[in-house]
Amino acid sequence: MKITAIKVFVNSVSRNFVTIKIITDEGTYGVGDGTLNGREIAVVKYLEEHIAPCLIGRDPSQIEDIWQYLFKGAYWRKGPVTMTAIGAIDMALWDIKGKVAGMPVYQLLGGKSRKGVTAYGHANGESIDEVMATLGSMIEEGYKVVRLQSALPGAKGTYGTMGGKKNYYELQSDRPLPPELEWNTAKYMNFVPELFRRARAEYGNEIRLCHDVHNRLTPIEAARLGKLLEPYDLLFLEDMVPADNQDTFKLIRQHTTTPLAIGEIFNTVWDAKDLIQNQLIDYCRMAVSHGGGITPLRKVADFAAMYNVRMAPHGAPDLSPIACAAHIHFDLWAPNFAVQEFVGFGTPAMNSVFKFDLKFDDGLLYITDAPGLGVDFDEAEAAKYPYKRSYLPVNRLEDGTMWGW
Ligand code: KDG
Ligand code: MG
Repeated sequence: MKITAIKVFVNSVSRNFVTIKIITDEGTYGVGDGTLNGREIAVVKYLEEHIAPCLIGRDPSQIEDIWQYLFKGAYWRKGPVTMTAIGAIDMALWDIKGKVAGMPVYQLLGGKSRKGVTAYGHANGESIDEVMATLGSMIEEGYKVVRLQSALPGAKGTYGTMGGKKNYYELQSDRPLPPELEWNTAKYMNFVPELFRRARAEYGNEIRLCHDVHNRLTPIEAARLGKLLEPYDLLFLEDMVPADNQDTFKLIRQHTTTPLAIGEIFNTVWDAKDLIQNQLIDYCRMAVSHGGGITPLRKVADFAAMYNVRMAPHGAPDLSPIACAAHIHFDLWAPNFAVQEFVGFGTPAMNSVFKFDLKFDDGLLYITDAPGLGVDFDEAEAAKYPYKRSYLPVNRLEDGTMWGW
């Protein structure tokens, strides 16, 4: 079998997604997700100009060799654009291998380690009351783990919310430039414990809760937040500080027993190596797309397992149903899988473009045993939704200082 073409699509169905199809001379094709939120076209060009020409004529069954070829062969290793492009190729190759074998990808990885995949959903709101109402309905829907995010009263928008305008993850293409939000750490630190106090008071201790700080604290502030939230027994606190300097987590770890999660922007195991090896985190959030594919993610999982770190892959709305499917196969297999971020079944338009048989029952996600990844991409439907430039927001402190969003 040989690769005859690699097609790259960028469409805005509900939001922008970069999708690839690897076509073979035997008619079998594989699909992959190369979406890099706000930088989609960089990945499209990388795939079209720098990857596709090198893969035509190669044997798609050689997944490992192709991965090494793209990673080592670029000379310019790592980085989100390169690794997302490699991730898309890798997913599509696993899809082809599964289709050829007549097996779902989780079987190729080693088979199921569990009957279904525990999912966590988002309860976002403009006020604590709104978040509590959403949390209540999610518990009724069957969620066992929920992430809570509330806007700060009086702020222009906080992570997970957009100040009453559009949801943060919707297409922002009506704004020519990144939306600008405001951040105030002191107000946040005073506010967020109340969010979790209310959740425990109203819904008890059984529901597992988590929260995403989105890289907005300093290490000592992060240590304090971890302590403040200890009474509310979080499953994890995510991205308290950026991990550019992995040593930073030593300070946080010395001060709090709240479990820590990080990794959605990591591109290779090297971003997580010290965090894992020194047991400075509890959950690794690397994704099949931004982390370079299923091939490296399974190695990260095995490495993490040696240090009792569990996998909790990123699953925000900017990861397409193809990445979602790839994660579910990975999660079914990974012995040290913990929880999968899951934002629902998408809009009707998305479901006309991405065909994917997924079920959610009593907190667990299930996929069918279709060969490969079990997700298809309808090119003709996708063409109805042309790409629209859209940025993630940026954040400033109230005095105008640029901050992390
Ligand atoms: O594109 C960025 C989003 O995927 C990110 O902000 C979502 O932090 C996120 C999460 O945990 O889902
Ligand atoms: Mg996050």
